[in-house]
Amino acid sequence: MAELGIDFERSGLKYLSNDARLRALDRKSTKFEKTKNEKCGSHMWNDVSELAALIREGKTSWQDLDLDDVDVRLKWAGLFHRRKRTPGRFMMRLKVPNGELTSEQLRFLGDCIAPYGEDGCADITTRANIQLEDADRIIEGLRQRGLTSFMSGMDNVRNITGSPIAGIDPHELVDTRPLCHALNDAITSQGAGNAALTNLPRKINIGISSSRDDFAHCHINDVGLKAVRDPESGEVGFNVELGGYFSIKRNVMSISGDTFLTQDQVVPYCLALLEVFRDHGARDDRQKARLMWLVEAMGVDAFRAAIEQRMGQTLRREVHAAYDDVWERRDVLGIHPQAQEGLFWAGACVPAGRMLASDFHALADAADAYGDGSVRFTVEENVILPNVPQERLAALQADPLFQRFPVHGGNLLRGLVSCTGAQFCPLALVETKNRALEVVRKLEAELDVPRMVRMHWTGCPNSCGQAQVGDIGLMGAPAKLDGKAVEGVKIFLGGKIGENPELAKEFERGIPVDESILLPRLRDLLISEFGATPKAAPASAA
Ligand code: SRM
Ligand code: SF4
Repeated sequence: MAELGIDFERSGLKYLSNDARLRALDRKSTKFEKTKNEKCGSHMWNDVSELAALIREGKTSWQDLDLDDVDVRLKWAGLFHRRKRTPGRFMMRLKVPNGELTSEQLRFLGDCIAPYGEDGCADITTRANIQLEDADRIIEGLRQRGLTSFMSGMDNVRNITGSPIAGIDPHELVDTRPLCHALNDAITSQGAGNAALTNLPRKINIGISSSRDDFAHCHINDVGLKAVRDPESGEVGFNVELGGYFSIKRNVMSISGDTFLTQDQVVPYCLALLEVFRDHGARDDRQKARLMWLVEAMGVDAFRAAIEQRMGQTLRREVHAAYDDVWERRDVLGIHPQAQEGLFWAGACVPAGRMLASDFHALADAADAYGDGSVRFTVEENVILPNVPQERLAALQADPLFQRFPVHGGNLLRGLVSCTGAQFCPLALVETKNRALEVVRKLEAELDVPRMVRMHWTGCPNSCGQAQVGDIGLMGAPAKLDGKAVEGVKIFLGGKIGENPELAKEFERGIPVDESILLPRLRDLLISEFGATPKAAPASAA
């Protein structure tokens, strides 16, 4: 590569196949490929601590650093520069496989946020993960506690989602936690960063589901592994689904990968798949670089064959479970008996997934006091406290934390999911979390809603808040009011999750977010589509 003026060791080309290298170096390749070719983001795994120390000592400032290091490559270390909203400040995204944390890890995260006062907060993400708003100097602390922020952004595998009630669910076929951890460790080299799998053409989402509920949302993951019992052998393994994703240009549910994996094939299969994606995925158009495009280009059979070749073994074809009943996806919020006699889990609603430093400490204390010192996050941005003995349930429900994070919240609050939105996100077209909470508060005051309605807010068409998953989806979009451009939303309707998922379809566009317009629109929809009724007006005093 020297003749091309490329420093091979420094670039992100080292592990790519010859063909993939040529495509990455092609003049038609994207500016992100050029940035990676100049210097791979993996260098930030070493550079980040040194840079942070120099900045703290006043020897340099973020303005003096290479622009691509600050705005692009630091994402390999999980640090996202907020140049547009808060220049010089970063958001840090972690990896929390299967969404599980201990009270010690929670306290550490609370301690990291606390110095930032009112500016410090963290969000439970739509990948059951944690994203710290305004934090640095925590990478070593994370590592000491078995966590990492490395490989959480840009062209890497995102947080691996599993079942939030893994190991305690009376209906699960398999505990997803060991698989999520083993896979995360293999992909990230135990959190230290894995140069061989860090230069993918685009991000990859992997979800592992344990039951017919599909709590990991396999249908919207690039790779979805759905637990299933092979009706012939009785063995529990996974049917593979491929290619589900959302983006500005295309939103698509996954298709069958026509593959059945035994549990011990999961890690080697995913590693081989990532290598196939790395070496064959498109690098000339980021809008056509997600896994679905490669699967479509190769065809499902050839894609499986390419993985088999790397694994050196033939894989079985997908199996068909013989269910003759209809399975209603369960709501994990509330109090539920576990598979273990005498123990319960408490599912608490974290409004819009936002947590302050004090919430992390209170949650850690609650996990120690009522449960076994662990918690799980859900892709709906809520929290589960497992292993609570029956005699502690009353005290748990009376705890002030669970007044703020209700175990039995309202039917709109419980179903609320929101992306980061304009408060912090540079791509946002509208504010989401705060607005979504205000809208829910007002609608719950006005209406009796007979069942949970899953309302998903997303600040732009990237759909991090998964508008297409909600019963009602709201997506930041342009609108006009009295002929003037104003903040607005598109409304989506009809998303289904669980055994037979469907994506919500666009119902209306150009709706101004002004409360005088949006609130009545949503009120009407809740009444006409979801059986809501206006609350009786309080009787006036005689
Ligand atoms: Fe996302 C980019 C936040 C889940 C699709 N996403 C972003 C960025 C990094 C904006 C940017 O590029 O600067 C956002 C940072 C916000 C901030 O500053 O706080 C951002 N995404 C999030 C989170 C935090 C939303 C949330 O509040 O939960 C979620 C973090 C998950 C995690 O823990 O890793 C998050 N993003 C998603 C999801 C949902 C999911 O994974 O199920 C999607 C849609 C599903 C998908 O990817 O197929 C999603 N985010 C995107 C995209 C569009 C990807 C594409 O192929 O085009 C972008 C933009 C991009 O990558 O070019 C994006
Ligand atoms: Fe930001 Fe858009 Fe993602 Fe919301 S959907 S977090 S606004 S990129």
